[in-house]
Amino acid sequence: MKLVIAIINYDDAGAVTRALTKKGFSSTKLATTGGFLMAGNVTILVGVDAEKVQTVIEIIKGESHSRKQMIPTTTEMSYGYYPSMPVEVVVGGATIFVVDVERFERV
Ligand code: 2BA
Repeated sequence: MKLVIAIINYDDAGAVTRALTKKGFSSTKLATTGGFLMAGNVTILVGVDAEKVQTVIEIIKGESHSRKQMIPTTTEMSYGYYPSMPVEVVVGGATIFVVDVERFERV
């Protein structure tokens, strides 16, 4: 068994979990925060048999969209910090990890 861990945009989370449920996959949604932007995102956990991992990835891929985000930057000068041009960052579609599950039980 494998655990698919997918970090996605908050706005795509509903569509992703609905699509997974429709195809018969159980999932859990966690509210998370990206370390770079310090903005909210969503992490979805899906436990599946190894042969179904690709199907799960395709479903997540189909419902996750990349977005451009502007972030403010500051420049350090000898007399302190002062604001400079904002920088554009492309976030997502989805960041996906697949890990082995040593043991899975429902008790
Ligand atoms: P954040 O850490 O908030 O990153 C948001 C976006 O900022 C990233 O989009 C990337 O385009 C950019 N970015 C991140 N770190 C950067 C850096 N050190 N320098 C320049 N730009 C940087 P994505 O790559 O699509 O990542 C979206 C979210 O997925 C991330 O949010 C983070 O929560 C998660 N993530 C991405 N890679 C990860 C990893 N290797 N391990 C754990 N979480 C990861």
